Amino acid sequence: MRIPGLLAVILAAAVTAALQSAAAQGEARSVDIVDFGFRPAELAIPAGATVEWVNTGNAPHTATSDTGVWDSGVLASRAFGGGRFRFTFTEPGTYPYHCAVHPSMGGTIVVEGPAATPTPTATAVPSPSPTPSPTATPLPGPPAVARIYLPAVFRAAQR
Ligand SMILES: [Cu+2]
Repeated sequence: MRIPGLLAVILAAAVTAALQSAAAQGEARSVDIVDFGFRPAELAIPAGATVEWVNTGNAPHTATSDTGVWDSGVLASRAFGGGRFRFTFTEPGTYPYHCAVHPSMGGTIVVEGPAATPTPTATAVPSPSPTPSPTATPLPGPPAVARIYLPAVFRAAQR
């Protein structure tokens, strides 16, 4: 039969693509944060790779993008567990950053190559919520006026 063969080819391609994507995303490049600097200070990575900063120093530090692309927040010193922060770079470019605690500490991430295509993720498509069918609502009409024609005698008495 031809169809199972074709399916196998399609499946193999899908699995290969998924693995390649996972490989690119799983590529964590590490930057050690020391007292007082980033090692390496300049790091070149392919688009789609993840950088992990690890605080190995005795002081708290941050890895904070100069242009607001990312901010690790304060990463604990080694004595307090050594804070870690990860960021995935999808767009090629040069990304300078610094430590917010010690502004003299600076580094650069250089992202090379074509922009990484974001991994297609299953997105739940919201199903349209059932719209309540319009129901006929009786409009309030003018109040029924009962007109009772009374003989003149009674009309006079009502005044
Ligand atoms: Cu610092």
